[in-house]
Amino acid sequence: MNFTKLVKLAAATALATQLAYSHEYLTSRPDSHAPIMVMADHAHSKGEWMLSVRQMRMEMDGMRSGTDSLSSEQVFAANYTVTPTRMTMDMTMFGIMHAPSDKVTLMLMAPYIETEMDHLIFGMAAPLIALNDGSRNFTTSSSGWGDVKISALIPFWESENQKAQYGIGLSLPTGSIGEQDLIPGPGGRIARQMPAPMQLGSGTIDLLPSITFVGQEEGWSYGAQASGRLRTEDNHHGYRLGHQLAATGWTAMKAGESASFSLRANYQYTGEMHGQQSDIAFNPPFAPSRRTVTTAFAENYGGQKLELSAGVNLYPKRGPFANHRFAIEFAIPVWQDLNGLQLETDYSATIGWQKAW
Ligand SMILES: [Cu+2]
Repeated sequence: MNFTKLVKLAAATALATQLAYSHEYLTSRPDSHAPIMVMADHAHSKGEWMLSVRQMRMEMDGMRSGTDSLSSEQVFAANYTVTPTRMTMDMTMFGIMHAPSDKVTLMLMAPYIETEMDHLIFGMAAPLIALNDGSRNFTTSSSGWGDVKISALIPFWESENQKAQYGIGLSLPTGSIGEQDLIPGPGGRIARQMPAPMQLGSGTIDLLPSITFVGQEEGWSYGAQASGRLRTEDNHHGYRLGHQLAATGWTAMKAGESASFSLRANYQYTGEMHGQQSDIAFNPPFAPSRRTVTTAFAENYGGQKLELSAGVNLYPKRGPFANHRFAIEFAIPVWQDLNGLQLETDYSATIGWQKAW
C-alpha cells in the first residue's frame, strides 16, 4: 500500500467515524420509517410527496370468550343459532403524503377491503332454516372501499438523534354499512344485512389522535406511538363501534445501508359497541329462546390484545429500485381478552411499498 492510498484510507475512515457519531437523525436509513403496520410514524420536509401501497391480511379462526378458546358447541350452548368459525380480511391501503411546509405533513389513506366469514348453524336449527342441501355451513363476503382517513402530522420536538410528532386526523364514513349477502334464516336463504365485522366502514366520523417518538443510534433505532380512534356519533344503523386506543413500541437493527430488522409489541384496547344492530340482533321467530348470531349483539364486541411482530424494511440505494422502500411485517397475538363471544385473531401480515419525491 503506497502513501497516497494510506492517506485516502485514513480520510475515509475519519469521515465514516464522523458520520457514525454525528448523531443526526438520518432519513436515508431503512429504519427511519417505523415497521410497516405503524401509520403516521413520520413527517416529510417541505415540498416532498410520498405515495404508498400496503397489502394487509388478518386471519381469524375459532371462537373465544375472555382469554379462553371456545368450540362451536359451546357457542350453541350459550343460545346462539349461528356461530362464525373463521374470517379473513384483506385490505389494500393506498396512501399519499405531502408536506406543504416543514411544520406539517398532510396524509390521506384510502382502503379497499375484502372480507369473508364462514359460519356453522346449530344442528337442531339447520332444518328449520331450510338449507336444502342439508349443509350446516355458509359463507358470506363483502368488498369495496372503506373509510377514508385524512390527517395532519405535526413535528413538535427534536434533539440531535430523536424527534417527536403528534397527529390529528379524521376517519370519514365513506365505507358502506349496508352490505348484504345471502344468509339462511326464516324464509330461506335471502339477502340480509350483515353484521358490523363484515361492513366496509364504521358509519361514523371518528377522530384519530396520535403521538409518536423515534430515536436513532449508530446501528439501531427505536420508537413508540400512542394512538386512538374516537367515535363521535351513532351511525344510521343505530350503533357505533367501540373507541380504540393503542400503544406500540419497537426497535430495529440496521443490516447494512439498505436493510433493517424490527421487533415490535402492540397493545390494543377496543371498547364495547354502543347501541344495537337492531335489524339483525333478535331472537328468530322459529326458535324464540335462541339468538341469531354472535356478531349481531353488542355485548360480543370489544376487548384487548397484545401482539408481537417481526418486520423487515428495505431501502435500496442502487439498482432499478433505488430509493423505493419495501417492507413486510408479521404479527401474532400473544394475549387476547375478548368481551362476550368473538372470533380470535390468528395472525396479521402487511407488505408495503413507499416512494417519496
Ligand atoms: Cu411518508
